[in-house]
Amino acid sequence: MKVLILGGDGYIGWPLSMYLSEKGHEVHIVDNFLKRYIEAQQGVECINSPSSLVKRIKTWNEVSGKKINFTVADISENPKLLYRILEDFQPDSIVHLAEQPSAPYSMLGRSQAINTQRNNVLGTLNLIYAIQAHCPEVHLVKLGTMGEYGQPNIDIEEGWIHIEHKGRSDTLLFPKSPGSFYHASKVHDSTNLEFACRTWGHRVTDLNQGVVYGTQTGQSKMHPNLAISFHYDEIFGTVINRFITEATLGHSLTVYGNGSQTRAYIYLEDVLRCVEIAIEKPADKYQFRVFNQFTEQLSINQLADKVALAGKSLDYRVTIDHIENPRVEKENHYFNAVSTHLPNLGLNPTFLTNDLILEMLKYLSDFKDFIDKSKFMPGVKWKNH
Ligand code: USQ
Repeated sequence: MKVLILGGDGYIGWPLSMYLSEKGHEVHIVDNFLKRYIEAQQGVECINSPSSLVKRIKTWNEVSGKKINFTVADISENPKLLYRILEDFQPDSIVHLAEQPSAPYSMLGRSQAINTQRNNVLGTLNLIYAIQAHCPEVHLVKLGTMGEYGQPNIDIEEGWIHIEHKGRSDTLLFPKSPGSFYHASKVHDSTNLEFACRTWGHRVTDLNQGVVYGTQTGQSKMHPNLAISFHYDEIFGTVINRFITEATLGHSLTVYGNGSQTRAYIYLEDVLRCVEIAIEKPADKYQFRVFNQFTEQLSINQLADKVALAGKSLDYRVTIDHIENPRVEKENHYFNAVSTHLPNLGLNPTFLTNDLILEMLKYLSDFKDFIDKSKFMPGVKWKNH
């Protein structure tokens, strides 16, 4: 299959590009390095200094004997180039990951909120038009987020909900209650994509993904130049990756608030498999298909306990600290999300086991000297505006 990966330089995009390339797909990456730009601007960096995209691809092509190609393009600013890429490459599937992924970045201030929504919403809208112009039959796999739903006091269905109201009924998009301007950008994308499916017959799978964790994949282990960008700062570091880094340095785990807030989680290697499943079994024309992409639901306290337990077996001194929650989010809330499509299509879930945490702790121990502990405490406050 010809697969176009938008955002192929990122935490998910790069391992996904290698994974699909190894499986024999013809992979073409597009990226504009926005994340690397924001890293430089915010003074945060990956722990493992990932190589440039050019070096990564060169190394991959040498080590694997396969061939990934790439184009540097900003899909939100340069629709003409995006149109040309689609016209020339004629992909069977497009995996769209080319979005600003950080909730805290989007809450820094007005210009960061606008950057996030401009990049994400306009990029996706340009993509919808480029598809309509040059490959209306293509299957678009779009990375959404579980955070689009928020924490409703009812079960979270998989994208759609059947509602009976005043004697009538309908199946509608599940109500959304995003927790940041970043999460809201994904809601706007979903609205636009569902409209394009309903109106123009596009075929889309929206992957409403939980919080991702992980350090390496089978392909990234093949050569040091293939390392996956790993963040632990409050801007780009997700909670499990942060806790593991904090434990490595003997810093207390930074639980926000009382730690009862529950989220859905997924291991990086499972993400790759989920995308593979989605592209192998595409959505139908006119179908806006939603998969809730996670494998388990845990509270922050449960995460902290698991990391502390694993750390102790390595003789790490792991303590847990409850700090003031910088976000506006529910604590002590109901959370139960449905996820049946991906397991039904063949996903074999990985869980956050002690062995998996130990593997990540061991990987990070090699980078101990590069951890900057001043990046652990959160500074971005949801209410400071
Ligand atoms: N949290 C802590 N301590 C920390 C960091 C986070 O207690 O040191 C808590 C937060 O308060 C929050 C939870 O952990 O309740 C998750 O925070 P996060 O920073 O790991 O994740 P989030 O900001 O929600 O965003 C991440 C990705 C985003 C993706 C989303 C999936 O950055 O791209 O869309 O996870 S989800 O959360 O399901 O919406």
